[in-house]
Amino acid sequence: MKIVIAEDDEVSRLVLRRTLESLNFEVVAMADGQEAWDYLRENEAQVVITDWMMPGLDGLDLCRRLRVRGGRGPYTYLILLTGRHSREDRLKALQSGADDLLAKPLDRAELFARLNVARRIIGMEEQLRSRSAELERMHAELEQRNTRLAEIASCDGLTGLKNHRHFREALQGQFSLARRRGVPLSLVMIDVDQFKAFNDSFGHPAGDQVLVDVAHRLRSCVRDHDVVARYGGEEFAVLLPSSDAGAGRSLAERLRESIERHPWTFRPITISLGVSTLTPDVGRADALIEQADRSLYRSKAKGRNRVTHASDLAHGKDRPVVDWGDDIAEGPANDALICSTADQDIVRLAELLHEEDQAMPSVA
Ligand code: GH3
Ligand code: MG
Ligand code: MG
Ligand code: MG
Repeated sequence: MKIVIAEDDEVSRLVLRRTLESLNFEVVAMADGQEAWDYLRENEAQVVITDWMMPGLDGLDLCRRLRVRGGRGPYTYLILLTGRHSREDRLKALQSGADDLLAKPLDRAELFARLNVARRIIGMEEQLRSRSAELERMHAELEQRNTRLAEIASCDGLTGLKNHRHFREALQGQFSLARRRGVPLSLVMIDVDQFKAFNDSFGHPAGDQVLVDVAHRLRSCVRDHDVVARYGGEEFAVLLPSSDAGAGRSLAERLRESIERHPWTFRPITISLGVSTLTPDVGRADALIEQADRSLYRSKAKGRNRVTHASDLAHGKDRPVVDWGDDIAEGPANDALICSTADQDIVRLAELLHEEDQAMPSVA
C-alpha cells in the first residue's frame, strides 16, 4: 500500500515516515499541501496522511481538491492529522472529504489500527472496481452476441443474403420513407429460369451452389444500401432506394447480364426479372411486390432471361398472363397464339378470352 505524507514540520514528517516504513508501507513524504497535490496529480496513492495546518495549501484544501477531482481512478483514503479536537473541527475535517482523523501526537498502535481500516476499505473498493469492470466486459460481450444473433436472424442460411422477413421489414420501412420524402423507390423480383430441371439433371447440392453464386453476383452488382434478399426458393428480391423506373430497369438489366455472362459449370444459368417503381397511386408496399411479380411472370411468358417493368404492363404492351401449357405458345409479337394442340377445349378457351378481351392474343 502506498502512502503519501503531507507534513510541513520536518521532525514530525521524519517520525511519521520512519514509523510507516517500519510497518512496511511504501512512503512518499511531501513538505506541504501544494507539493503533495502536485505529486498526486501525476501519481496514484492508496492513502494520504496530511497535516491540517500547513502554509499555502492546508490539509483541508488538499482533501477538498482530491475529492473534487474524484474521477474513475482508484479511491484515495484520506487521513487528517490534527491537534484540534473540538466537535466543530472534527465536523469540518470530515466535511472536507477526509475519511478519518488522527490526533497529534501520533500513537503508533492507533496509527496501525487506522491504516488497517484503510486497507480493508481500499480492498473492498478494489473488489468492487474489478467486479464492475467484469460486468462491463460481460455487458459488451452480450451486446456483441445480440448483434450477431440479430444478424443471423435476418440472414438466409444458404446464401448469406437477407432473408424474407428482413426484406419485408426493409420494404415497409423504405416504402414509408419514400412516400414521406417523395423520393423514388424501385423493386426487382428475380426468379432463376428452369431451375427445377437444373436440380433434376445435376442434383440439389449443385443447385444450392448455383443459388449461392447467383446471390453473390446479385450482391456485387448493387450499392451498399440496396437490399438484396432471398425471397424464397430460387427467387430473389432487390430493393433499390432512391431509384426511379429508369434506374430500376437498367440495374435489373445489369443483374440479368451479370448472371447470363457468368461461365457456369454445368449449364448456362439465366434469370427472369420484374421491376416495379413507386408511383403516387401505389398505396401499399405489397402493391409494389404484386406489380413486380406480374412483370416477372410477363418476362417468363415472353421467353425468360429478360426484364419487364410494371410500366410496360400498364401501357397496353401486356395482357393478363395465362399459362397456356406446352401446346400453345405466344407468337413473337405477342399478338397471336401459335397453337399446336388438337385439344379443342384449349383452343376454344383462347378464342373466348380474345373475344372478351381484345388485349388477349388471337389464335393462329
Ligand atoms: P421457371 O423458369 O418457370 O421459374 O422454372 P423453374 O423450374 O425454375 O420453376 P419451378 O417453380 O417449377 O421450380 C423451382 C425449383 O427451384 C424447384 C425447386 O426444387 C428449386 N429450389 C427451390 N429452392 C431450392 C434450394 O434451396 N436449393 C435447390 N437446389 N433448389 C431449390
Ligand atoms: Mg503543520
Ligand atoms: Mg420460382
Ligand atoms: Mg424458377
